[in-house]
Amino acid sequence: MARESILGHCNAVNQTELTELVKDAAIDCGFHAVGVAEAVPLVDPINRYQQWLDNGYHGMLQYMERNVDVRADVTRMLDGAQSVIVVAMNYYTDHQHAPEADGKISRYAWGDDYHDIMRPMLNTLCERIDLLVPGSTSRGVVDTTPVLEKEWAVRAGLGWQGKHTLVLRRDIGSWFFLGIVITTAKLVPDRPMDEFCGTCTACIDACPTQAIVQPNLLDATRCISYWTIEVKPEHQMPQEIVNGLEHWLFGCDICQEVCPWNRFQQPTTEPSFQPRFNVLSISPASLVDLQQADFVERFRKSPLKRPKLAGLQRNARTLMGEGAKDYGDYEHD
Ligand code: B12
Ligand code: SF4
Ligand code: SF4
Repeated sequence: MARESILGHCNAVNQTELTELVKDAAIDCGFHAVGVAEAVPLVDPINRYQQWLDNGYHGMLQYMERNVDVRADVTRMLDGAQSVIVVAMNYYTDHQHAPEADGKISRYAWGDDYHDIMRPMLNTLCERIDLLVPGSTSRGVVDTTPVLEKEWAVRAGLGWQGKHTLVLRRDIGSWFFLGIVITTAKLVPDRPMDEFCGTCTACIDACPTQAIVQPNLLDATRCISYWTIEVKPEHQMPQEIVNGLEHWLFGCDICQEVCPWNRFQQPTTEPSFQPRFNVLSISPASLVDLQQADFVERFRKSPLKRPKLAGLQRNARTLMGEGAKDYGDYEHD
């Protein structure tokens, strides 16, 4: 009989042991790191989040304005939640953009869409927890729900929040996705990790559009990632963004590429994150005339589907010097 089904019927397992078994299960499911936080209401982070919204830093991401009360309290996502398990999934591969690449795709989007990869893995982890803690309920989420994933990752000791606002750790830097399992199982929480940004400001200094307005504070409306992935195709980029694009066609990795902790990156063990054909050397000109059927075929299962063909073409045209527009209301000051 498997160790966990024996434990499922054994009352003698203590909470520390159970927590270790759940963490082992997470690693078994294919995640690269795991931590646990207590499912308490978030007070300071939600005040800072609200301040961020009040400053208009979310721009056109209207979904960020909704469900703030749910973001403040994970028990609104799962009744009786006791613990938040946070997992990290490394997506770094040992490849680089081709030197001649004039349409760069950010690293996270080189392979298959992480939502599609991680959701079934999180579901498997929920099933494993169900075996370990009979009667418990668990819910796995990644990215698209009103959960402050980075805040939970910090609380779960998975890493610290860098000045670029992403979560990073000393062993694999920041090239990882976050996934969350909210569970009614009571587990032993981890302690937050010390932070190791120190006096470094490399990410702030390197950001070509000054999107990191102060350490740990990002104005999304100045971020290349926001403009090239999230903003609908009918909106043209402000000239300030266009001037800073530095060949980024989809997303942006500059603040991560300059981070000294990303020298310790390790290649992922997940084959689906290997770069698909041609993704390291896409030329914007090749996208301008791309037909919908070819787009669907070429970017099947890819995160590049998100902005749709029209969004990618807006980005391609902008890189080619067409379509920029100066917005009078761009400044937030
Ligand atoms: C909205 C969003 C975006 C927006 C806004 C980014 C942002 N920094 O919030 C845009 C479109 C710009 C974006 C871009 C990217 N994203 Co994104 N995004 C999200 C999403 C859906 C919500 C994040 C959120 O709630 N933001 C709101 C702001 C207010 O949160 P925050 O910056 O953490 O704010 C806190 C700090 O500012 C802090 N704070 C404020 N003042 C101070 C002062 C001090 C001293 C301190 C310590 C803290 C502090 O308090 C705030 C509240 O906790 C999450 C998934 C999720 N559900 O959480 C993914 C997520 C954050 N994105 C992710 C990724 C990979 C990216 C990109 C790298 C993709 C790319 N290559 O283009 C870029 C990175 C850009 C960057 N430098 O952040 C990953 C990050 C993984 C990681 N290792 O951290 C996530 C977690 C998705 C996932 N499941 O893996 N993203
Ligand atoms: S992703 Fe690019 S634009 Fe956004 S904060 Fe980082 S360096 Fe700046
Ligand atoms: S570049 Fe420097 S300041 Fe920015 S996250 Fe990395 S260590 Fe921290």
